Formats: sequence, C-alpha cells, structure tokens
Amino acid sequence: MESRVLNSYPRVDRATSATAELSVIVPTFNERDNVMEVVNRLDRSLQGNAWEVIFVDDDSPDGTAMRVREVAQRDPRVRCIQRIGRRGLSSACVEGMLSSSSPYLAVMDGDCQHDEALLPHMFELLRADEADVIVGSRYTNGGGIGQWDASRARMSRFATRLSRAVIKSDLSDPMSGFFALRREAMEVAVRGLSGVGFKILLDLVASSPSTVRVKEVPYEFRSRHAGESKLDSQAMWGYLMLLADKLFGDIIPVRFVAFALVGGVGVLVHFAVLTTLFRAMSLPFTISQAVAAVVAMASNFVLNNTLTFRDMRLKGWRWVKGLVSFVLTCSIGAFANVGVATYLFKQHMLWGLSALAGIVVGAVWNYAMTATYTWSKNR
Ligand SMILES: Nc1nc2c(ncn2[C@@H]2O[C@H](COP(=O)(O)OP(=O)(O)OP(=O)(O)O)[C@@H](O)[C@H]2O)c(=O)[nH]1
Ligand SMILES: [Mg+2]
Repeated sequence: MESRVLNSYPRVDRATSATAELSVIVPTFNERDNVMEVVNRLDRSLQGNAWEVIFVDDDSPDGTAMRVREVAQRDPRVRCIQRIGRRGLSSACVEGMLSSSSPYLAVMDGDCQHDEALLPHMFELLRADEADVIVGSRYTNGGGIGQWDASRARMSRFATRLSRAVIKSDLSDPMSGFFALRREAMEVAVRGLSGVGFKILLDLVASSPSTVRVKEVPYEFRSRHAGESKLDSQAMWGYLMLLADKLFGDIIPVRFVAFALVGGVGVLVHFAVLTTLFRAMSLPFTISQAVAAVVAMASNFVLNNTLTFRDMRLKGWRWVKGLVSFVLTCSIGAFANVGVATYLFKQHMLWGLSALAGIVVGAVWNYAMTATYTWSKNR
C-alpha cells in the first residue's frame, strides 16, 4: 500500500536539479500521513522556483522520518533531519534553518494548515528586498483563523496581547508559525534565540535588532490535513517560559526559575501528605514526614520531567532511572540545606534567614545536579 503511494510520486532528475534558493523548513512530530501532501503542495505552488524542503522530525513514533526519507529517495529537493531524544518546535526550526545553505528560508507547519500558495509571493517580496521577514498573518485584513472555536480564538488573542511585553513591533500576528525570511535576518538573531516552546517567530523578532524590516501578508488558517494536534496544555507553559526568558533570561536561567516553582509546589504537596497522615490518620510523625518527603520528591520529579525539562523528557526505563537519581540527588540537597541552615543559625543568624539560605543552597544543588545527571546524562 505504502509503496503504491510512493510509486505514484514523480522522480525528479537528480542530475538536473538546481541548488535551492528557498529552503522551506517543516517541523514535524507524528505527521507521517501529511508528508506526501506537503511535498505535493509545495511542488505545485513553487513551480519554476529552485526550492527544497527540510523536514525536522523529533523521532516521531509513527515513522515520519522514514516516510520523509522514502520520498527523498525519489526527490532530491526533500531532506530529513531526525533528532533523537529531543523535543521542541522552535529548536527544530532553528536547526532546520541552520542546516540550509539557501539565501531565503521559510517555516511552515507539516499539517497543511498554512497556505503554501502564499510562498511564491513571500519569496518574491524577499527577493525584491521589500522586507527581511515576511509573516503570514491570520489577523491582518484578508486573513482568518478558520475553524477555531471561541475558546481557542480567545487564548490566541490573549497570548498575542502578552507578546507585547517582549516585542516592540506592531505585528498583528507575532504568534504565527508561517513566515519567510532572508538568511541574514536569521543570522543576526540566531545567537539570541531562546529556542524554547512553540513560538519561533516571536523568539526571532524579539531577538532581532530594530533595523530588521518585517512585513505581513494575510492568509486563512486551514484545518489539519491528517493526524492529530500537538498543541496541549503544556504549550501555554512553554510560551510563558519563552516570555520569561526574553524578559529576564540574561539575569537568571528560566529553567532554574521553573525548577524553583516546582520546588514550591513540592512544599505544598509535602504539607498536604503530612497533614493527612499525621493529623487525620494519626500515624507517627517520623513515618508521616518520611512518606511526605518521598511523595513530594516523586511529584517534583514528574512535574520537572513534564515542564522544566519538557524538551528532554524521560520515558520508560529512563524514567525509572531518572526518578531514582532525582530522589538520591535531592536527598543530598536536603542534607546540604539542613547543614547550611543549622550552621548559620548557630552563628546567630535570624532563623528565617538561616532557613532561606539553606533552601537556596539545596535548590541550586538539586538543580545543577539533576540538570546534569538526571536529564542530560541519561540519554
Ligand atoms: N520537530 C518538532 N515538531 C513539532 C513538535 N511539536 C509540534 N511539531 C510540529 O509543529 C507543527 C505545528 O504543530 P501543531 O500540533 O499542528 O500545532 P497547531 O497548528 O498550533 O495546532 P492545531 O491547529 O491543533 O494543529 C506541526 O507540523 C507539528 O508536527 C516538536 O516537539 N518537534
Ligand atoms: Mg497544526
């Protein structure tokens, strides 16, 4: 069945294919059944242009990367980057752009929601030097959000308003995932990019000097061709991390802030379990305290794995090993916390300040060690 689909795909003469002038970067996660459709649509709309498409796939379980390579065997304009052990739409787009040599770049979703028919116009505007970045906008005159329900439309408008905190430009749709740009516009911004979350255009514009010229063109957001949405509740968290990184990332790493917030939640979990066991169930204090500490550490591990280290999330056997190394590391952190606090208290520091100093030392230790050993070394 699959080979019949592929056999119907026209072979492009390898010897005569020109060097690409436009690279279209398509981030994918579980988009296998959209790959052919995306390539066919690009082929139709970009006829007469020297283009290539680079799919950047985060090792999708549905075999998206394999499908891309099958198509690439028949068409040298198709390329695949398969990233192992990492997730993230923004970082995928950055790597795709960096892997290309074309003077012009575009970013487009892999589910056919973006209107590829607009690409030749975007490309033309760039070549005519009308702007450095051309944004496909859903919110400018002539654009639209298609079939979105009221709550998603409200969320998008709210997120767009929040983006004003980090960009000065009056873009109507800074949250757009559909845009084209000159290579130089990417190069001036690339070292300042946060690379977290879903919103690569916002990241780019916020990291660009004000001399970068941006222009918007309207398009109507379509429904997905096949497959399922990856937009989930964590996308909003990723977005807040991006905004925070843009606002104060130079002073303090946002990952550490997220880790500390999770730690705060852990304290609440600890007290909830302790109160239940010790007060409501009348268990001995030491047992209640020990159980509360283990439950709090486990819930911190789950939250950090889902939120703080979302892009390196551990699964299966690695999840179990990660939990063990997290609990061991945080236990040492707890000793350091108590040791430092006790020492300072004995030096006649105020009890609250002594405790705070202990907490900071414990948190920094836990963060540094788990970021290195639980989430980085385990892959
Ligand atoms: N490489 C990579 N691509 C991703 C990741 N998450 C999403 N994508 C791709 O990014 C594009 C946008 O994701 P979607 O799930 O379509 O998000 P959306 O368009 O905002 O949401 P829907 O309207 O519900 O489809 C799609 O091509 C996804 O396959 C990721 O972690 N890594
Ligand atoms: Mg989509």
